[in-house]
Parts: sequence; structure tokens; C-alpha cells
Amino acid sequence: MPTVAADPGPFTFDLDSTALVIIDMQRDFLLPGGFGESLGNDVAQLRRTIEPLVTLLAAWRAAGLPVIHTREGHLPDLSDCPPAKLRRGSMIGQEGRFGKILIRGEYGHDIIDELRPAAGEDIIDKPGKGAFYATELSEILEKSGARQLIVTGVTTEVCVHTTVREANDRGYECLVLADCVGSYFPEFQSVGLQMIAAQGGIFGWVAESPALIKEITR
Ligand code: TIU
Repeated sequence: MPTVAADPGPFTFDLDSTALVIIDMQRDFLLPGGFGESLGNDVAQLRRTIEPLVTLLAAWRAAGLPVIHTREGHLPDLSDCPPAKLRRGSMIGQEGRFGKILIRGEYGHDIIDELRPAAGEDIIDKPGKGAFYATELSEILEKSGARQLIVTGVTTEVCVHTTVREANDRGYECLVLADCVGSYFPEFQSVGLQMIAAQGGIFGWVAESPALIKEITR
């Protein structure tokens, strides 16, 4: 079986039961002039993931392996947005440069052009930070037989971490790709990745995408 050099040790996976999960690579978080930047964040810290993700996605698709995209966002009436989330994220639903912020169907809510989902790839719309909460992700994974997840996307310490923790508790093994996940805060990127692999891989494994690509393009 393919094995990738990773922290805290080699990650061995079965091509028949591994899915690539790309978390929230949405215009609202990544585009200059968008929601993320309007909060004072440096979107360059997230945009450095685009190029490695484009390369990984092409290799993953060429190998015929399953891809799942996620998007964080809410219904236009915000009925799926807990008041507690809205109180601390009052820009949600407000008009921004790319449409209503984090609202399904708006331009800014959708995935960046470079990583546009292909026909047949699953797209999970999630109201929370984790991709399992209030979504059909568990059913999709069960149906496909996936037991191992390659986790990518943004942001490392928020939606990536929450999803990895949710997955871990549900019995999935997660490999997080350091060059394909990003945080607005360099220190959170570094510590967030350390937290995954600490204590013998408490939440999973951490590797770089070229090592994985080598294994799927043999
Ligand atoms: N996708 C995701 O991580 N949502 C966030 O709100 N992240 C922040 O870092 N704010």
C-alpha cells in the first residue's frame, strides 16, 4: 500500500478507501478585497495553498480518486446560523464586495475558480466549522467506503482543525497536508499542525503534498 513520509510517522493508505477533502476554499476567505481581508487578515497566507492544491487536485483526479469540497455558509434567511455565531460574526449576511457574505448562492460563497469542483465531485454545504456537523458527509463517506481522509483547505486552526477532530472521533484517519492548508496567522499555522501530530498523532498525520503525489502517480 502507498506510504507517505509524515509526522509523527509514515502514513499508509489504501487507494480504495481514501478521499481528498478540500475545505472552504471560498472566495469570501481567499480573494483580495473579500470578507477575510476586510477583517484585517492577510489573504496571502491562505493564497499560498492554491498552487499546491491545484497540482494535487489534478493528480488526484488523474488517479480517479474521490474528491469532496466543502463550503461554509448559510441560507439567505440565516435560519441555519445560530444567533451565537451571528453575534460574533455580524458581517454574515451583509452585502460585501462579492455579494452577501457567507450566504449560499452568492459569488463570494463559492469556491475559487482555480479549484472549481468537477462534475461528479461532492460539494458539502456546512453551517459550522466542522464538515460533519449538520451535513451529509458521514453518509457520503460511508457509501464510498472511505476510511482515510486527505485533509486540505482553510483555515488550519478553524475549519480544518474542527473537521479533523470530528473525523478522528468518528474513526477516520486523517493526513493533513501542510502546504495545502493555510491560516491567516503564521503562528496558528505552525502550532495548528504541531497539534495534529503531537502525542504520537493525537489527531492524525502531517505531510507535504509532493510526497503524496509521488505515491498516487507511480
Ligand atoms: N473555513 C473557516 O476556517 N472558517 C473561518 O471562519 N475561519 C477563520 O479563520 N475565520
